[in-house]
This record gives sequence, structure tokens and C-alpha cells, in this order.
Amino acid sequence: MMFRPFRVWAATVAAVLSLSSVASCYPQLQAEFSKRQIGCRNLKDSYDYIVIGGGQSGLVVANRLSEDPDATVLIVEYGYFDDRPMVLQPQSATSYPRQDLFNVTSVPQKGLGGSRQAVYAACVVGGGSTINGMMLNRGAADDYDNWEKLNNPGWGFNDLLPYFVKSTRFDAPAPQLQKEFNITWNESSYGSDGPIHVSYAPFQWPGVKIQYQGLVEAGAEPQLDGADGHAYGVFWYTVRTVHPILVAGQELTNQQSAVDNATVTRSYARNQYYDPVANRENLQILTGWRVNDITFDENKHATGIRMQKRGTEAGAQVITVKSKKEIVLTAGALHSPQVLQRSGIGPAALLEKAKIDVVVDLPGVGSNLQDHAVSGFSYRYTTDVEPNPTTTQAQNKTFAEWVQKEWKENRSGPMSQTTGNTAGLLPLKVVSPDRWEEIVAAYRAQNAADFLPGTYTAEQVRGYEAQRAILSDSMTRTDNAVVELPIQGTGSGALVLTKEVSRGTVLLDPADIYADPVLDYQTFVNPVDAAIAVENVRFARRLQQTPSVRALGPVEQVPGANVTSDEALLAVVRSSSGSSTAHISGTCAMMPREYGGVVDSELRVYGVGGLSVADSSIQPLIPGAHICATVYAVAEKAADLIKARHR
Ligand SMILES: Cc1cc2nc3c(=O)[nH]c(=O)nc-3n(C[C@H](O)[C@H](O)[C@H](O)COP(=O)(O)OP(=O)(O)OC[C@H]3O[C@@H](n4cnc5c(N)ncnc54)[C@H](O)[C@@H]3O)c2cc1C
Ligand SMILES: *[C@@H]1O[C@H](CO)[C@@H](O)[C@H](O)[C@H]1NC(C)=O
Ligand SMILES: *[C@@H]1O[C@H](CO)[C@@H](O)[C@H](O)[C@H]1NC(C)=O
Ligand SMILES: *[C@@H]1O[C@H](CO)[C@@H](O)[C@H](O)[C@H]1NC(C)=O
Ligand SMILES: *[C@@H]1O[C@H](CO)[C@@H](O)[C@H](O)[C@H]1NC(C)=O
Ligand SMILES: *[C@@H]1O[C@H](CO)[C@@H](O)[C@H](O)[C@H]1NC(C)=O
Ligand SMILES: *[C@@H]1O[C@H](CO)[C@@H](O)[C@H](O)[C@H]1NC(C)=O
Ligand SMILES: CC(=O)N[C@H]1CO[C@H](CO)[C@@H](O)[C@@H]1O
Repeated sequence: MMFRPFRVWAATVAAVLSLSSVASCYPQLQAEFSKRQIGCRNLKDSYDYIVIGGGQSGLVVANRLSEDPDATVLIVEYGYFDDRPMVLQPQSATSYPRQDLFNVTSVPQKGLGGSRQAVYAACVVGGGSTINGMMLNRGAADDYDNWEKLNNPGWGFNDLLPYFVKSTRFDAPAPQLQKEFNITWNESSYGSDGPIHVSYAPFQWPGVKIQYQGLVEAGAEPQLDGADGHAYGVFWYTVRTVHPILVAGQELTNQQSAVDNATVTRSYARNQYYDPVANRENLQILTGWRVNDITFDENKHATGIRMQKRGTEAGAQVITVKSKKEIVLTAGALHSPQVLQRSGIGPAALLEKAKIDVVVDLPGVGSNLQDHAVSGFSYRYTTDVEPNPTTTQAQNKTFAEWVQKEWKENRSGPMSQTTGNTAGLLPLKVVSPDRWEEIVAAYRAQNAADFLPGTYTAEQVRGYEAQRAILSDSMTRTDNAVVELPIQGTGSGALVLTKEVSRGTVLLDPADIYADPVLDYQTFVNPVDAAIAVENVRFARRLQQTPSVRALGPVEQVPGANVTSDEALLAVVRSSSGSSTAHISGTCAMMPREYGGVVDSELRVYGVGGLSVADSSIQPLIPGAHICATVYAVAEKAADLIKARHR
């Protein structure tokens, strides 16, 4: 998650962040594992499988493919291992270390007053899972059923649910906390022995109860759980930290946890999918190398990869490694399309401009970019409950001492929090009872091409029209949401647009095909997105006026009580929203080829053999959730599909 809508809100986040001072209490657990990586001299000439990108999905796929001791697997990752203990801490959820990120900024966004926007793409073993906000929620069943409706058989919610289950292991909250906050869940939608621990933070701000109730009063339907397909209304969701379960002072710890049971730590692809299998003889990882491109034989069957050491110049030594069965591309939504484009698979006009021989003219490679744009609001609560996230340690000694003590004694308190555990996910009818019909009708009446990138071909426009039919239907439903409103016990909040209808692009730079690609979010280029964002702000106002929240004495600061007209709200939304919640996806979309798709429903790249994509770039429509849980499930399913076809 990445929320940075308004300065006031950012200040609140900074206040929460300032709690992160105990940085060095974790033992050096991980260092030994990184020794098992290979140098380029230990490379074999060929492997059964080559996984391009050892990020979140790459490690899942490599783990599952190497379960067969006879199958050799090589992972090539541009980043390095990050063995710093701090990446395990709950507070790392909001720190986003520069050293583990690509340094990329978008082109100026015309829908956002011309501002350049941040691009979040990880560059480290474990990828996004190593540095992300640790929110672990899933979209509504309707979101995945929509994938299936785009002619992707086998990708509805019921098909994916076993993989959501397989990837997780549920840690129940302490009974006391469960009761106090009425944390409810549906146990059957989680695994009991999967790699990724899911849990609720052991501490919740008391204000959360009030805001949860306010959302109910404002029309949100309370759900038992969102993870079982009911991701609409208001509910509790998990994060993926391991934490000790305290029952009357007794610790019921998880014996198999990869980390010290007394700690509260990040559970992610590196420590749960890679470290436990790092000593498999048939699995190797090479870090600090960039895959340049994929090679093909005369039948357009992928034969191997060409790669060079990170930081070396163009023309430096290039090493070729051959694949015997399949190459799996998991370089993330920013780089998977770039690797394909460099390999001659992409829009022919772009490839010709970059002087790359066209292997397959596949216009959709790098299109269909989606993220969750984020707007926000800010209120000062004049009669807030204590403690609350705006209570500062610097100004309040009692609070500061308690925070430190809770963390040291119990691994609990504010320092155990990542990004919160509950949110409203609101259908358009709840957000805008008066205008939802008008907005949906306007969307359906548009000439789709008017709001799509100029590079879109006729087939891509057709594919988008198919998406629009599906999305506009979801907007009329009460079991799917257009906005996520996280509840964090403070008067400032984010409004995350979960059903973006604008579409962006990621295209390699023809002047330097090895430089980071050119990313254009096209945020709010379609006025329907901006119109929904305005209605979201109005909903946030109604939320403050519910009996429960009104008791906190809210005083509006952003956008300001005098900002009421459509025009004024639109201006605020366009000048202050962000393009990204760090959820770039969709750039190698799983859709029919005649819709501008890049991979088929078995994740095989169109027009070639022996090559598939298995990361966040395959999502044809972004689900209404932080996408990490979906990335795990998709990668688990991808591994099964790949194993099955080589059996
Ligand atoms: C800062 C941040 C915060 C986030 N917060 C949340 C959150 O709270 N909750 C949530 O659900 N989701 C969150 N996300 C999103 C989620 O973590 C990502 O969507 C997910 O990890 C992406 O997985 P992936 O496998 O598609 O790509 P990645 O995990 O990004 O993996 C791609 C890997 O490929 C490597 N690579 C790229 N090009 C090459 C090349 N040419 N050769 C070799 N290697 C290459 C990269 O270095 C990278 O390690 C966040 C993401 C970020 C970046
Ligand atoms: C991005 O910049 C940081 C800080 O300058 C650096 O440490 C990191 O290596 C850079 N990332 C990449 C992928 O080059
Ligand atoms: C719990 O989730 C399962 C799927 O995991 C679903 O079949 C069931 O209906 C859910 N229960 C409730 C009460 O919603
Ligand atoms: C607890 O939450 C459940 C599910 O949202 C709801 O049905 C129930 O009424 C709640 N109970 C209390 C005491 O608030
Ligand atoms: C300081 O923090 C304590 C503990 O959270 C709280 O009870 C008290 O009201 C706070 N005092 C002030 C002045 O905010
Ligand atoms: C830690 O937890 C125990 C058991 O619940 C409790 O008695 C103690 O007060 C807690 N410590 C702090 C600092 O709150
Ligand atoms: C609202 O009031 C603020 C502060 O007085 C002012 O700067 C702003 O221009 C006003 N906005 C509108 C739309 O009236
Ligand atoms: C299984 C295990 O290692 N349990 C330990 C967990 O941590 C506590 C201290 O916090 C120990 O007392 C347990 O033995």
C-alpha cells in the first residue's frame, strides 16, 4: 500500500512512522541463506526452467517447479538479497527503502495537472513482498469472475480460492482482542499450513471501532470476512506478519515459523518460499544480473536467455543460458513487458523504432496498465479517544513509554502495526446513491477510443470495450466496490479507486532499450474515474456526519468545508490525487489475442512456444484489493499449469 494523498495526511503517517526506533533487536537470521546463491561461474549450460525475476511471483514459481528433484530451475534476479533485519519489522511496511526499488517516475500526467508520479517497482530478492505494506486482502468474487468473463476459463473466484488457501497459513488473534474489536473471519478461506502467515496485528487503535460503526451507519454492509469473496461493505482483513498469540500471558507460538517466535515479523516470498528450499540441489539463484532478452529458434520456440551483469555497459559480456522446457517471465508489471519488447514481442511500430527485429507483432505488450489511484481527506477530531495515531511520542511521555514497553515486553502496541486491518469497500450505489446511474450511463455511452492511449489498435479497443461491459456491470452491483476507505483510527484517510477505467502504458525507450521503461499511468484521463473520485470525497464527508464519528468532533481540513461544487471538488481531486498505490499491473494481460491480450488462459505468450508470464502483469483487470495476495495465488496456479503441461 502507498498512501500519499495530502500533506496533512502524510504528516499523520510520519507521526506513526516516528515510532520506529527499535530497529536492531532482530537476530541476523537470514544471512546464512544468501550464501547459497551462485556466481555466474557455477552456471550450467542449460536448465529445464529459467525464471526471469526472483521477485514475489518468481520465488513462488521456482519453489513449486523445483519440488520435482529431476527438474532443474534457475532464477535470475536483477536485485540482491536484502539481509538487513529491518525489512522484517512491522514498521518497515511504510519505509520503502530506495535501495530495493527501481528509480522510476512516470511521464507527466495530464489528468493530474501535469505532475510526474512515483512508480513503485521492487528490485530485490522477494520483490514487492520484501518491501511492501504487508496488507493482505483479496478482491471480491466478482473481480475474479470478471477475469473469467473475458474468456479466461479457469480463473473465476472459485478456481482461484484453492490457491489463495494454498499460499496462506492463518494465525488467529488473541481472544481478548477478537472480542474487544469484534474481529470476525471465515476460517475456510485460509490455509493452515501454507507458506504465508496471515494474521491481525496484536494491537488496534480504539478509534477503529468508532469508525467501523460509522461506516455501517453510512450504508456499508458489515461482512464476516472479505477473503472469502465478500470483499464489499466493511470487514476485517489480514496482514502477513507472524506474531505471538497471547492467551492469558501464555504464548501459543507457531513452531514452524521461519523466524523467532517471540518476534512480530514480515512473512514474505523470500523467507517463506525461498529460504526453506534454498538448499535444493536442482534450484539455483543468480542475483545482480539483468536478463536482456529471450532467444528463439526458427519455429519461434524459446531456447534461452541472454543476460549481463548489473551495472555493466551496453556491449559488455553477455552470457547465454539455455532452457529445455520453459522460460517463465516474472520480472513484474514494469519490466516483464520490457523484456518481451526487447525480445521482439510487442507493438511492431515501437520495435521498429527501437531497431528490434519483430518476432511477434503483439500490440498489447505494455498496454492495459492499471493501478489504484488514491485521493484523500483530512479531519481534525476535537474530542478524539486516547490513544490515537496522532498522539505523538515526542509530546506525550506517558504514551512514549507505554509504546516502547508494549513493544519490548509483548511485541504489541503501535509498533506492531503495519497498515491497519480493516477498511470499507464501497459499491458505487453506497458511495453515490444519487449519481451512480448517471455515472454508469455516461461510461457506457463513451466512444471508448477517445480516452485510451493513442497507441491502441482496433483490436485493443475491442478488448477494452469488453472490459467496459464487465466493469460497468460491476459498478451497478452491490457485491463489488469502487473505493477502498481504510480505517486507521485517525481523521485523515485515503480513498483508493478500485475500479479504474483509464488505461496506461509501459513502453521501452527506443533511444535506450536497457534504460527503465517509459511509464504513463493516464490517471483520470477518463473523466469517469475523476467523477467517482469526487463522489468518494462526498462520501467521506457523510461518514464524518454519522452519529458515531460525529461524536469525535470532526473539523474538515482537506479539502475544506467551503469546497462543495462539482468543479471545486474536481479541481482538488485532480491537483492532489496520486496515480499509484504501488499496484501496477495488467501490462501483459491474460485475454484473447483478438482483444489485444498477451497471454492465453494457460499464461503462454501468444505466437511463440516455451514462454509464459506469471506475475502481476497478467491480471486483465486489477482486483479491488492490494494485489499481493492475488499475486501469490496466480503464481501458485501458474506453477500447477506449467507442471501439468510438462508432465
Ligand atoms: C513499495 C510497495 C508497497 C506495496 N504495498 C502493498 C501492500 O501493502 N499490500 C499488497 O497487497 N501489495 C502491495 N504492493 C504490491 C505487491 O507487493 C506487488 O504487486 C507484488 O509484489 C508484485 O509481484 P511481482 O512478482 O509481479 O513483481 P516483483 O515482486 O516486483 O518482482 C519482479 C522482480 O523482477 C526483477 N527484474 C526486473 N527486471 C529484470 C530483468 N530484466 N532481469 C532480471 N530480473 C529482473 C526485479 O528486480 C524484481 O525483483 C506494494 C508494492 C510496492 C513496491
Ligand atoms: C535507486 O537509487 C538508490 C539510491 O540512490 C540506489 O541505492 C539503488 O540501487 C537504485 N536502484 C536501482 C535499481 O538502480
Ligand atoms: C466461508 O467461505 C467459504 C469459502 O471459503 C464459503 O463457501 C462460505 O459460504 C463462507 N461462509 C460464510 C458464512 O460466508
Ligand atoms: C460483529 O461482526 C459481525 C460481522 O460483521 C456482525 O454480524 C455482528 O453483529 C457484530 N457483532 C457486534 C457485537 O458488533
Ligand atoms: C498522553 O497519553 C496517554 C496514554 O495514551 C493518555 O492517556 C493521555 O491522555 C495523553 N495526554 C495528552 C495530553 O495527550
Ligand atoms: C504485556 O502483556 C501482559 C499479558 O497480557 C500484560 O499483563 C502486560 O501489562 C503487558 N505489558 C504492557 C507494557 O502493556
Ligand atoms: C476555501 O477557503 C480557503 C481558505 O480560506 C481558500 O484558500 C480557498 O480558496 C477556498 N476555496 C473555495 C473553493 O472557495
Ligand atoms: C517453540 C519455541 O521456540 N517457543 C519459544 C517462544 O518464545 C518464548 C519466549 O518469548 C519461549 O519461552 C518459547 O520457548
